[in-house]
Amino acid sequence: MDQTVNRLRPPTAETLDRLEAVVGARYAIRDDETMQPYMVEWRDKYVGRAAMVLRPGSVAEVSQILAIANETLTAIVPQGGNTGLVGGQIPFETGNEVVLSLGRMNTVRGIDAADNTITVDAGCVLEAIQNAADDVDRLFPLRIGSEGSCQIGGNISTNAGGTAVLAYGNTRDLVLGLEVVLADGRIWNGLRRLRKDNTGYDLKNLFIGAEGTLGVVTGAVLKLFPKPKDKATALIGLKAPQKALDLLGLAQERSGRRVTGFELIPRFGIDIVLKHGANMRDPLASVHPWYVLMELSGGGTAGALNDTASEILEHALGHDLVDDAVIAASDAQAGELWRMREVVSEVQKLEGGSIKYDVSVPVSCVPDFIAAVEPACEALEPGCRPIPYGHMGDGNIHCNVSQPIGADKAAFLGRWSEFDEVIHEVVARFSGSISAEHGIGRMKRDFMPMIKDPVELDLMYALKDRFDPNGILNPGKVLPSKS
Ligand code: 2HG
Ligand code: ZN
Repeated sequence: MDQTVNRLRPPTAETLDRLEAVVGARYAIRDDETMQPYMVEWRDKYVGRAAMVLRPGSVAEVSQILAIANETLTAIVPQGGNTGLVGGQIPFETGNEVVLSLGRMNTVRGIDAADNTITVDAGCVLEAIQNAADDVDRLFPLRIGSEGSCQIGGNISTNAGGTAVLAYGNTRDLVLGLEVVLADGRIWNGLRRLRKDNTGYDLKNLFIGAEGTLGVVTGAVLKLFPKPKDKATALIGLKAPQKALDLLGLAQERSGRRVTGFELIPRFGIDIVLKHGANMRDPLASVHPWYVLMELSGGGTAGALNDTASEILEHALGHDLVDDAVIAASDAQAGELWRMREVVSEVQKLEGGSIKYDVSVPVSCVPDFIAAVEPACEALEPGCRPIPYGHMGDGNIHCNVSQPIGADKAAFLGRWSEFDEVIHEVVARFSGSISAEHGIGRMKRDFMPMIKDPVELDLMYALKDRFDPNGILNPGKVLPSKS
């Protein structure tokens, strides 16, 4: 654990009573059973314990909670929808931390279609924000599989990525302003709606992706975009990732910046979706080694992009880039194709143990990266089943590896660090990142000294010390012990 954790104290009964008094008994959970959903992440990889779960209803309450925690040296673990994949939102096993769950703070504070902005509480579920934007004919483009339950505060704190990054950027690119409660309880109101603001350091970007270690995000101003009036969604079968890369180039060139989704899936991914997914059927007549889910969207005449997609795919068929494709004939069909993509992660859980990777390489290196990583996994654990899939359009591949059929799950998962070594070496060869969109949390914390320049790491520690001198904010996450 981090040095800073050692400065902390287990909360006394008096401290817990003081914290409870801030939110009221109804929103201060102390019994293990009711706390349980906050203690475990969805794959059961991290199971923690806490002294209490607090569910504040306002920024003022968050402020009072942090002031008390700072004074009493109580560790606080901020938590949104608990959909994170690196353990950042789960307390350690000590039982000495207090989880701060932001879910009750879920009001859309305002929406301005003329400015193309929406101002929200951190606990708003992503889907609710998408719907609020849709109601005023706008798009909030952050799109991730967990959008029905993840919260925007968590998305911001992890700088979440998702499937529309190639067109709209990461969460960081979608935030104009933030409201943050600092470790000492002070509230920074940075809820600006400005598109341009060159007045000194850009503090909001320090809190975005900091995973709650520098402050607790309680509100945000987000960018909205014109709602695309036209959309084409296609599932495409092809022989190899290199063909997918060539198709991406072609689609970008021929559609004029309208490629808003470009997801790569190997056949094994489709196989397990068909095996475990409810009401799924193979959309193409024959089996292909690789698939691309491509979406074009933008303004213009409804139906025009289907023509563009057809032209692109005809050209691609004629040049041996793709072998078969289907263009969704309705929104419902497009939704089904997207669902096939979105459930890959979920159904992988049903195939036994899986070792997860969230890596990125330059887009042009994706085919070579996959060609290198698959045999490296096979050499380490013969029969293991890699599923390198995901956001090819931005170079972010989830190079997850499922256990060999019939293998012992625990024994396979026991090899996680050996896989880390092998896969991270391949990532380094391509100057990639070992965390493209999920963050560092607890899972990747100890890699930080290996992947960060010492000067960069030193600056990170300096920021942590300055923003949170007592180390109460999500201790032991993101930064490892300095020793
Ligand atoms: C996705 O793209 C998510 O589906 C989850 O980022 C990836 O389960 C995973 O590893
Ligand atoms: Zn992803």
